Amino acid sequence: MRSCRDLLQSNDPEVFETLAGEENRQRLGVELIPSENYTYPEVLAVLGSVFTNKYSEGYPGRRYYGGQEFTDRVENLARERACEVFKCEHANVQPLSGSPMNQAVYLGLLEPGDTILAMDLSHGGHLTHGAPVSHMGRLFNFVRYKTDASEGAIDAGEVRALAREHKPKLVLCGYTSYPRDLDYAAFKAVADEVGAFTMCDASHYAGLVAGGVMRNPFDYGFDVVTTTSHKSLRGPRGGMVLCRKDLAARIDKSVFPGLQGGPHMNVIAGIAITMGKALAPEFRDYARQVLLNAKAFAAALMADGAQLVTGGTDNHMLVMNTSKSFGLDGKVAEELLDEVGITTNKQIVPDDPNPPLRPSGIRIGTPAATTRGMKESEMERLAGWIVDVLRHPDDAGRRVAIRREVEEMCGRFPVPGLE
Ligand code: DSN
Repeated sequence: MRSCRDLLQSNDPEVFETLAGEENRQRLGVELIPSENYTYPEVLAVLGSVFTNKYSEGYPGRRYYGGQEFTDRVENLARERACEVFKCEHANVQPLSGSPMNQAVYLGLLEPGDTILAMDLSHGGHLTHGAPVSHMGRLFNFVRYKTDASEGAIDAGEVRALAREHKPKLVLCGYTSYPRDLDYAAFKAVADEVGAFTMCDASHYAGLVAGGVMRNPFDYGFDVVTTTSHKSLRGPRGGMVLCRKDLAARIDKSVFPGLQGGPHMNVIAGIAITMGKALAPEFRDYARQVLLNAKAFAAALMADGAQLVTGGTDNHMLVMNTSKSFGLDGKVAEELLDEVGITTNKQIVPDDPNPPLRPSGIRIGTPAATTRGMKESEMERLAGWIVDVLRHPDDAGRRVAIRREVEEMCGRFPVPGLE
């Protein structure tokens, strides 16, 4: 029998060519965008499976369509395993991705116009944490805390002062560009003082929480934790809302029918697999190595004169100020590194004088490289290449030589699913 891949190649060579090109790009280059990863081959298998054919509006045991024996079973597996991984009472695994996941929480727990205290996008928060360009920024009254001007770290005193002044209904922490763990006890104390819900968007580092190398917000009494399933967790592109049992009905109703229609059952099957993997002892080793790699990367870059926001990392991510380190904005740095097969992303840094499409820094993350089996010595080589490329932006020949070295190294670390 011909494989699905062979069918694609002969029936739609144009699309096949894009797939083959992307496979090659992933195989030959190093992925350092902190929010990306290589998912498990088993997840790739269910994403392209017949689960994608099924409509399953509702929840296990309470669906609006027939034929749900196996979808119910797989969604229950995903929910039960997620609760075990994150030590929580309820999991909704239906959010289609990160943005609807956060929107479902706001709309389920609050009324439009209510105040939410969250991290400013320009200091590391996410679009859905109330950026004025996001619809959530129009629907709710976001008050945004920033990081401390000298260190680039979150200032618990400012969070408390803003909470006392604005009396939010929800205190939100979590980030997309911040290299430190969070003081959940301080956020919880502030929220309790003003009678607010506590929510953490742990999307970026949930894999490190699952692997026991970063703090778990539920250990500090948080009400809700949201996470995407594809970043440090290595799963399919989906989202989860994790919460206390007494909030479960409000959250579930908000996800469906409030915000979404039919869940993507192929993704939910992938989340079930991902949560099963996160419960295995090997996942703790993976999480530990992601962290060790990030620390080794940070140390090597700083030893070579690079300036990192907060001067290091406690998680999987580094934020480098390329303007201060090398006199190059983040867009130029990203493009130069792309040329040598090292993929990063341009990134605004706290109090950035430059606009988002030409910001002052880049983000670097270790989850994907660690999935390929790279360790501290590879991180040190990568840091050396990055500094070499950014110190010599006019030296195209140097980039050609470094690209060859990057490809040679990548050849020794296969991408899961592309061996
Ligand atoms: N796009 C994600 C990130 O890169 O952090 C967040 O949604």
